[in-house]
Amino acid sequence: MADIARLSSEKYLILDGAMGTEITKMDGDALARAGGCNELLNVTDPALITQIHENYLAAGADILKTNTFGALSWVLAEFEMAARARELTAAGVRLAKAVAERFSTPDKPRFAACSLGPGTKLPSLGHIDFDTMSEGYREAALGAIDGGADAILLETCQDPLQIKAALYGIQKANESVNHAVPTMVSATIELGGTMLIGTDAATFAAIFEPFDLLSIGFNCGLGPDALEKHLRVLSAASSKKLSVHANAGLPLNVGGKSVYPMGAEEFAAHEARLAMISGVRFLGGCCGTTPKHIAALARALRGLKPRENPLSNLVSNLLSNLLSNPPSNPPSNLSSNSPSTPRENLPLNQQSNPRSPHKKTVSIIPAITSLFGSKPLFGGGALLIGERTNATGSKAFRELLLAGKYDSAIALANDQIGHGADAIDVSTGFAGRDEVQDMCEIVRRFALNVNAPLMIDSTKIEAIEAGLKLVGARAIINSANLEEGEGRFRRIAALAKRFGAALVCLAIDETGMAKTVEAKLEAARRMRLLALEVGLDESDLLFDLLTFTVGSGEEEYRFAAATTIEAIRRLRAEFPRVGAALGVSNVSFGLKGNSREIINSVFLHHAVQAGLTAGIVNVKNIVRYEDITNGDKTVAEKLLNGEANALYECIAHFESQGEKIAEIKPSAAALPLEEQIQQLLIDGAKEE
Ligand code: THG
Repeated sequence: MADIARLSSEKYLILDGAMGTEITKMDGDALARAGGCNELLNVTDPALITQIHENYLAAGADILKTNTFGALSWVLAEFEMAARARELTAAGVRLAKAVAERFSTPDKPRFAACSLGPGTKLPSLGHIDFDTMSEGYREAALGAIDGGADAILLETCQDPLQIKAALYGIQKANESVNHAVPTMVSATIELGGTMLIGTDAATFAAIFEPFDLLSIGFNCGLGPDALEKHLRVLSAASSKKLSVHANAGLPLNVGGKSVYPMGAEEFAAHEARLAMISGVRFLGGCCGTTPKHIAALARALRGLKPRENPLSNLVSNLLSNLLSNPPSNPPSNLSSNSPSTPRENLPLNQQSNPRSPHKKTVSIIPAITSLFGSKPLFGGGALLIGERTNATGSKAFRELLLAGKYDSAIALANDQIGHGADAIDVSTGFAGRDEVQDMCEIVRRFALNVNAPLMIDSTKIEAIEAGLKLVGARAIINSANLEEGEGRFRRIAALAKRFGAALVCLAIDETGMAKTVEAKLEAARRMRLLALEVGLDESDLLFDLLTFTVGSGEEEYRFAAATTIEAIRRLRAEFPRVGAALGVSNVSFGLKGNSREIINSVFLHHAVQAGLTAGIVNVKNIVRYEDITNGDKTVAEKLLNGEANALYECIAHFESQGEKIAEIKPSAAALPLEEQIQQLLIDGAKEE
């Protein structure tokens, strides 16, 4: 049997054009007879749908999109047919499949891709919850499988969270019947250059890179001319095959009706240009396109050869290299870790807001310049993760939770970003509070109002899952470990796989927190293998080798910081594609405020030198290494190196400096009233 995945590796496959306008063109009353429900025509007027499919195959299409775009329970509910999603999907797929089989020849096999739209609700805006949505897609996917679909095409996607919900629903459907329908994901880019929810092409690529997809791409919204630059971004940022089925130009309003102006030849010429972008394999039409457009496209593509996506080569080369000869003595410093990993520079955040000066593209192993431009900042290349939205680690955040001032917490996170944080840690676990509920309240708000990746920090699987169900962007799970055995680690790793999240793995095993370099590495090795078994990639993993405080004076922990740094060095040498994370502030627990800032900053500096890729810190209290006085540096370094009596020297040194004057922060109250209000609006701090 012909295989859509294999064929698309060898040549272009042509998708058909618009369905809705063809229905009206063929039979002006058909839709009215079906009460306005396109999908009902699959059972009331199958001959009409069949005829449209035949016209597209006659025009040269390889893949039919089925008449099932709105076959989702909450859309069908508008026609009082919520329970018919599976039936109407299956009926639509059967029609297309039957025509495709009739037209198939050994040289030109034809396919049916089950089209599923975004429905009418956006989960990121709270119109529908993740579970209801994924259940709807599960039902429709079962219909697609019943009907024998060659692929499922999620098209016209507006919200990355909708896609994640859909992919989970499809996965569940596949698992329940022991089948694997390949899935294509196609988003709509609006005139402003982003998806409706604010996600740009590079971010879209990053969010879906971890998923196993037949293709990603764009449809609707724009014409093939305006889509070109976005498709080029996608091509540069994704390792996947690309699809594009554009509108016939931007619609004109003619007497209250949308008219798509681009003629068949012009449309085909533009799409043929898109075909030259590396990775592009699927081309076709959306609104306003007709069999004429598809016939012109088929002619325009004749004789053209697809270009390989360089990233997809990179991925397969890397994989085969790793499998055949694991790196023995690879470079361990960060700066040499340039474009060897295909995911580098991929943004983890959902929204790209051009007005935000703090928009950053970040990755697990960030490239120095992409993060900070030419300005060397504290992290010196590591991702800085703001720790102030942690219920146990921040009194200010805890008090906001206790007072139910969830909106005001947005300002706390944005303040960290204003001070250089690249991502935000969110932890709502606190005795006497409902952690899951607090996590939902916070993440729901942060997902839309905090323009940085979110790290969901919890020891409770339910809290992690609840958080992930609200994040359209690429999230980071903090964390999994082996304390309660491999089963629990696997469950959390499986969540990371399901949501396409990165995963922080703590060096804790069944005997507790790893103390020696070897124990830390051994825990990391075990977790790495388990994570790979679950289907995660090395570039999805961040190992936190943990540190005890050097501030307790206990002899046992004198070398805690030095041990951690050595372990980081060895980890990055052994596995250069994994990341290393660290709760930096832990190293100075028990010490006084002003000394902690210096010790944490010096520790962060040395950890980054050793290969740390992400530091959880209070960004506001990190001082650039270059800005620390030699006297402070020396004292801190002695302590961090575990030199005898360094602790007493350190305490005495910083005590002699006295307590630091209150933290200098830009006080909102100093601004004119209008600017204060502006800032509060931007921060979403309703209560204030
Ligand atoms: N590894 C990973 N995740 C982590 C940690 C880690 N998450 C939690 C924690 N450790 C990192 N976060 C913090 C947050 C706050 C503080 C330290 C680490 C902190 N807070 C002040 C204190 O306790 O003295 C309180 C400040 C206040 O209340 O305003 O030090 O190791 N993966």
